[in-house]
Amino acid sequence: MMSGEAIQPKPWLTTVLTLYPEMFPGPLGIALAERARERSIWSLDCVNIRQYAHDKHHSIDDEPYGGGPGMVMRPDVLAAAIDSSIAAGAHRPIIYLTPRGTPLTQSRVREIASGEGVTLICGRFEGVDERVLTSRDIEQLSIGDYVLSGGEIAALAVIDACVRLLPGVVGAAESLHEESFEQGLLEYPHYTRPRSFEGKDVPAVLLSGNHERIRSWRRAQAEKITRERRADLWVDAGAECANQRAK
Ligand code: 9D3
Repeated sequence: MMSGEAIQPKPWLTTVLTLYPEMFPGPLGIALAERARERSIWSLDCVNIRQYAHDKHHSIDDEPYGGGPGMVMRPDVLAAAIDSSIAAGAHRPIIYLTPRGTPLTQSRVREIASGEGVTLICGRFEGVDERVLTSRDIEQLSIGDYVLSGGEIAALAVIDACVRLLPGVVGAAESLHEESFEQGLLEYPHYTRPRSFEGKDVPAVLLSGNHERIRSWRRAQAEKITRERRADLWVDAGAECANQRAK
């Protein structure tokens, strides 16, 4: 290689198994994520699970053993889709998106983004046959306690959260700023021009030019908002804040 020539690292690889490939790239086909994909920072490979249906009716789901509402995705069809999608020698987690999964966190997002990529399985129906999940090393993740129609929007959320952490996607200044907010506090409120809007003035401290006072005002606002909106975060962050002040 010529000296000075930029090295091109391997793209971060995403494979999505879905019955609705037309939902991809969807919102990942614009703005930040799209530009990163054009620059080969990441790539998207969509697999239609229906391709792996093998009986004469191309069936992918069936009634649950034991009875009950809804349909269940067949393990043989999904297993065939998984096994032909995972490249030999690939070191990528396989994740099934399900409301029964472990809640996704920013720290898991950081781990996933730091690897070679991810394979995401989107369910439809009531769920998938349990045996396919245990026979392969499949992690189960949820994106929160509310009900979606399927795993596709959750898969888009996982990819979006990871892609913006890949080197070169978000500017250095912005990602540094973000790190300072990964201390478990919600962010302080923002203001821009005009100075007066609908009779409300920008807080005077932000116009003072006193950076020490601005920092401590923002910190106090962040703590207040976290306490009010996210008692769950405050339990951990509040103790940390008290420690910081004691130092
Ligand atoms: C009454 C049983 N339902 C569970 C709450 C069944 C069910 C509802 C919705 C099964 C699957 C779904 C579709 N949802 C997802 O595939 C999903 C999801 C979600 O609904 N919420 C949060 N995270 C996720 S990840 C995948």
